[in-house]
Amino acid sequence: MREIIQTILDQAGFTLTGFADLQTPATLVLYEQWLNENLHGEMHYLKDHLEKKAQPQNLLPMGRAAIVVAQNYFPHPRLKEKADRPSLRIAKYAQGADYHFWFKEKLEEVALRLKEQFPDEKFLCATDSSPILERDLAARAGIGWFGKNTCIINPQKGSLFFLGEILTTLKLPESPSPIADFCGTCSRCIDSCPTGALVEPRKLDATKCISYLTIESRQTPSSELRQKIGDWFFGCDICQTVCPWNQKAFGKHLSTDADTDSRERLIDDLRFFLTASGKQIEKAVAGTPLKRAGPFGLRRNALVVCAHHQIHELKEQVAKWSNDERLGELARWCLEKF
Ligand code: B12
Ligand code: SF4
Ligand code: SF4
Repeated sequence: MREIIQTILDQAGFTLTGFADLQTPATLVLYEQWLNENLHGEMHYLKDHLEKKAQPQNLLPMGRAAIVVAQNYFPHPRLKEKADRPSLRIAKYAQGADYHFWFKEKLEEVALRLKEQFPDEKFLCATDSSPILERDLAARAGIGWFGKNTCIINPQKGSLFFLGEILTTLKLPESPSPIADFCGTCSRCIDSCPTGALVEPRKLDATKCISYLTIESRQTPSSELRQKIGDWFFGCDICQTVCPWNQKAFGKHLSTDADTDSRERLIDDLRFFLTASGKQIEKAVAGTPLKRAGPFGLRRNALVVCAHHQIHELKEQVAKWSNDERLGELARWCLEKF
């Protein structure tokens, strides 16, 4: 059985694969503590997911195990023109089509092939949005260890990968023992985080994380944080690109910078987000992870980047937002910065 499953997984071309039993996550108590400290900010769904995350075997009737896979996103396997805005600093995972669709579809295709081989068994695919503590499952499946930046890191492949799972009623073989923690005395991720969001090793205050502030939050960032966001337009990669394990995996220093040579292109991109209607923005980012931030979030992010780069050329466009109920204060701050 293991051979049949492994052949199907290898043919699909995942970066890493492993198996884990479905049981209460070993780090559930840390998850609960994190929620109790309100480090999840406005992501209320994470609290709602607590009960389900405690019993992953209940997500699939008679669920017993999970096939856990990692899919590298650098270089991005599904580049998409709409997400290709080199003048804007966008996290690597978001520089292509939205993985919630293509990666999920890839998992579904694999599940179909497994169903052909094991017709009496059940399979359920998930990535990101399901109530599963994915990193815990991945660590138990031998994909990698919990880095001090909280990401799952593999000694050969680094951490620039998505995680996905196929829950199943199959009794799968045990995975090899979990990978040891190779962070050692390193603290580069903690030292490099611009906002101090990594408050302790393996503990992230999401309300300070640029990824949260530019994607998940539906507020404008505090004046202290907006300065620290700098020129990040969507997401953040710093705590991963400074990690020696990613530098080793990719054989080079990984840059996270936007293409600063094209100020004209930057102005054009920012002008678009400041002047387009909500519908036009939604259309422009459809099928990419940028959709998650919505028109409000993308306009907010454009204002922060405008202030950072001192885009005086867009003064008029920024001023148009200065009486807006939600963005007015940020737009006025941006004008002050000019
Ligand atoms: C909410 C969320 C976020 C939030 C909060 C992030 C966070 N660290 O929790 C925000 C919006 C900030 C975010 C950002 C990012 N995310 Co996110 N996110 C999620 C989501 C939906 C839930 C994560 C969660 O439950 N957090 C709760 C906290 C408590 O978990 P945690 O920080 O990982 O803490 C654990 C460890 O630190 C561990 N721990 C603590 N102490 C100790 C001590 C020891 C000894 C051990 C062993 C473990 C341990 O226990 C905790 C509980 O498991 C998952 C998908 C999923 N369903 O799981 C994706 C996910 C974690 N995100 C992912 C990605 C790619 C990102 C970004 C890289 C995107 C980007 N470039 O902007 C950044 C990375 C930022 C970072 N350093 O984590 C991937 C991670 C892949 C990987 N290699 O780890 C996931 C798995 C999505 C996916 N399916 O691919 N994300
Ligand atoms: S993603 Fe950026 S802001 Fe968030 S913890 Fe990592 S370095 Fe800090
Ligand atoms: S930068 Fe250093 S401390 Fe942080 S995750 Fe990588 S190895 Fe661990």
